Amino acid sequence: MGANNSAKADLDVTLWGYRYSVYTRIVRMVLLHLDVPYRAREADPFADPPDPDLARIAPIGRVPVLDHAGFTLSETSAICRYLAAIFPNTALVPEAPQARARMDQTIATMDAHGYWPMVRQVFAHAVFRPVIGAAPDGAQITEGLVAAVPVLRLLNEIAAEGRILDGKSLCLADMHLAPMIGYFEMAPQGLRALRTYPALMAWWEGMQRQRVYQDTDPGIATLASGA
Ligand SMILES: N[C@@H](CCC(=O)N[C@@H](CS)C(=O)NCC(=O)O)C(=O)O
Repeated sequence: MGANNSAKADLDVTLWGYRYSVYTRIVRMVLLHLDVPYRAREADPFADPPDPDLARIAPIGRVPVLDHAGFTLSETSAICRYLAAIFPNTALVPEAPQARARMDQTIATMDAHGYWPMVRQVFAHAVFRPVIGAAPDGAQITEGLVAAVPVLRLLNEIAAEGRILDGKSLCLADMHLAPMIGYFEMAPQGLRALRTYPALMAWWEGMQRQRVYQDTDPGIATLASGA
């Protein structure tokens, strides 16, 4: 259960998620930021055979899934918008149309073009697979680094423009981006690439100091050190 808040303590919120999932972490960050207490239901979407409980609640077998008093919702951006609507927080969804458009653009870009190369190719093959003793595929890392370039360039332009991604005032774009960049930069090749984008790097330095980021650390570094 998250931090207690008397106005929200009777809420019936369950988050189905997987510890190492970036998408689950995005929703955990939003719940923490909004100070919403919730139950965490751990479910590994990669389990073989599949978790039958997850198969029942997740329409396409992916996490996260939010259950709010029987109202179940999948797709991270829909979940975050829903949470921001029922627990209004103007900063999380900027009112200015251009800032809001940049937020939506950032989220859509990460979902369509950032997640796969940065997380499933670079992070998965350069960091996660070696840690769990699975064989990495170097071609996936190379391909992911190439595909990440236009995404990083766009994110750098958005950060430099200054409407969102300042590393201080958090909107849903910061929440969406941080777990993915956090995994990408755990790969030395990813960090080297990130460092060539100064505005994005400045955002990243500010973001890493945010409590919602620090307090939702899934613990990959600990796993990697064997501690
Ligand atoms: N579009 C979904 C993507 C969620 C997603 O891909 N989650 C990953 C974990 S980070 C997952 O469940 N993967 C299982 C799989 O690929 O089979 C969302 O925005 O929530």
